[in-house]
Amino acid sequence: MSYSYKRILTVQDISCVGQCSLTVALPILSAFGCETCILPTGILSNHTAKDFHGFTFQDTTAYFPAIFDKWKENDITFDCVYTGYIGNKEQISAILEGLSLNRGKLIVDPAMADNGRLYTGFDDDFVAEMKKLCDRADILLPNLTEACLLTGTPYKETWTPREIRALCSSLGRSVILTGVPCGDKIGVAICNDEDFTLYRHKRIPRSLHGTGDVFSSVFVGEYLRSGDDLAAAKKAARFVVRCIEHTDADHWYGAMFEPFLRTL
Ligand code: PXL
Repeated sequence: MSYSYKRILTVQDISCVGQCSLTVALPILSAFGCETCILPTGILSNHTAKDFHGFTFQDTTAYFPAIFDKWKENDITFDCVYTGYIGNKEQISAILEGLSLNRGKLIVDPAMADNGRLYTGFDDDFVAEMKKLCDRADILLPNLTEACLLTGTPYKETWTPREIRALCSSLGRSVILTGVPCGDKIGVAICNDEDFTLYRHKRIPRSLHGTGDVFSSVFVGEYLRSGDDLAAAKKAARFVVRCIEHTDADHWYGAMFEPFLRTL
């Protein structure tokens, strides 16, 4: 193998329809040449956004202990664990327990809220439990709403760079913060031990589901390839912009990212 072949475990749901979670992470991480193992946190008919008329959810928590035991028995380890949408707070403690396995870096996308509001089905108890998972992460990938919820900061629309930096610092680790309003642009803040960068890019006046998952998956793939969080965040932001720009106007439930996989 001429490059470093990485084995990732990604922990998120299977939304059978909706272009989010595993149906996004699997193709994107595979396109980066990573072996992508999965732990499905649930099986949903479709994602939980209001555009669909309801959804079904099959909880998979009960399977976790046996799966973790088998992995232990077979000495299965990962270069990286990347978590996304988790169905309920009980699952988070089960995942925290299971992740005592040799797991390399832990990258957490808290995937629980957007536009100032929690997703359907989540409450303050869930946020408190998610905070425990975030506290174990090496890199956190929240959007602005999630960062506010995790730190008890009131959500608002206008921020100074100084406030954004303080918000990232209060999360206490390497943070890639998405959806930062910057006038007529939108920004990604990249904050680690050494640096703080606010990368501003084109704002497209269209909000599509699953773009957070597209961003996180591209970030993880590029970060594992290069080890450079700034380069990975920029690449992920540009990729998301491109996908949104090329998504048909009547395609309402997700972003058409597939035609661009070969550019990764
Ligand atoms: O893209 C985030 C996400 C993932 N999975 C499910 C969701 C959402 C956002 O609403 O509902 C099931």
